[in-house]
Amino acid sequence: MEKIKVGVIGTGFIGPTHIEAIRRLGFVEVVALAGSSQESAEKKAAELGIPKAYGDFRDMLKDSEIQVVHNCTPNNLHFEINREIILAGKHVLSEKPLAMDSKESAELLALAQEHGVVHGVNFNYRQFPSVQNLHAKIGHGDLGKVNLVHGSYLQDWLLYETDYNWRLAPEVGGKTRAVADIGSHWCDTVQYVTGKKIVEVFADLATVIPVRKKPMSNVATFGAQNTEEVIYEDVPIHTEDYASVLVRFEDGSKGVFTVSQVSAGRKNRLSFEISGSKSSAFWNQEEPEKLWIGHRDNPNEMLLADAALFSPEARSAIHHPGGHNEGWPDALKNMMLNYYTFIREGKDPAKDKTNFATFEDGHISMCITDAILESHQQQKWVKVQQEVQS
Ligand code: SOE
Repeated sequence: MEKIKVGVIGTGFIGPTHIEAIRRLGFVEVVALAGSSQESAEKKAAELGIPKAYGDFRDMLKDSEIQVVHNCTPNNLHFEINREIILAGKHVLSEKPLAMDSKESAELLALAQEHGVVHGVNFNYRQFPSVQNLHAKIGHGDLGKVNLVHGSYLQDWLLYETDYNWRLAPEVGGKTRAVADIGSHWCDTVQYVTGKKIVEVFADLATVIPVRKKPMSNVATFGAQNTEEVIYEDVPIHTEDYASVLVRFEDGSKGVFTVSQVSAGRKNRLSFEISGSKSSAFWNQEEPEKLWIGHRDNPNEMLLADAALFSPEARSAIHHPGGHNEGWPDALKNMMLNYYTFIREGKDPAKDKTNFATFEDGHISMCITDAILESHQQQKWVKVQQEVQS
């Protein structure tokens, strides 16, 4: 059977991880890579063994062989490039955040629906086997009524004043940073797991490092550098390193989360605990095979990911026997598997259920992010408004 042909736009940290995940599927082929220049695209394409390189993504969109395009560019390019991908009639898988604000994301959602393309957003944390299993368990009522959801997403890659990245520049990363970059993942994951939407927020954001030293050469995400020989310029920072957000869900249940990119020792620690009327559950992305289940009248349990012990609906998310732990790359592969199986089976995004995040989830995320920023600025509760494309 003919493989699905794919082009990827973006040669930074995340693009190659998409390519690696796609290549594990067996029925999809990455045939093109687009970068910010012909030279950088050709260099990266050669490094990754990709046959075609484009210095301008617009030229790649004219390539009739390509059916799907991944947008792995910095945040400020998401709207324009996603729009062009859709107008070129190609299916689209975009990195989060979907756009720079909810007005842009509303427009992208409407355009994708109008053109009937399959649209996805890389909310990959919902794809971990134990997260899929918890989603199923909650759906079966194993925790009872979900009353509280609390947690955090902590990293330390921006701990030092010399840590710099395009996400720190509002004109590239957006008007919020930690919230849009990792708070979006926490909110999407807990909404997916509980099946409930966040409808109101109260937020407090802080910039812990108000002036950073920007190296006079680009540094990739999570890129460590030898600080001795680098020349720096002082740059005032106005986006948040930290946020704590109270949330209210659509059924009246409550929650709270903290995000930080300056928490030493926490590398990529998305975690949440759900307190239900019958039992509790806790999951931490840094130990993804473990799912803690808390009880009042029985010993607490630690469920290690194992298909034999999973809810039937979650077994397709786990591909190795118990103890053969699956982590971050495997969750990303699960998302690609769900997205490309949907395309291979010729399903209709207008009516068929997806097991991957779509532009609708991406838009909801932007609406939450906008509400969090407004709440911080106004220091009051703010309702999550879903911009309806006029
Ligand atoms: C940096 O915070 C980052 O790479 C995010 O941009 C990703 O979405 C997250 O998965 C890991 O951390």
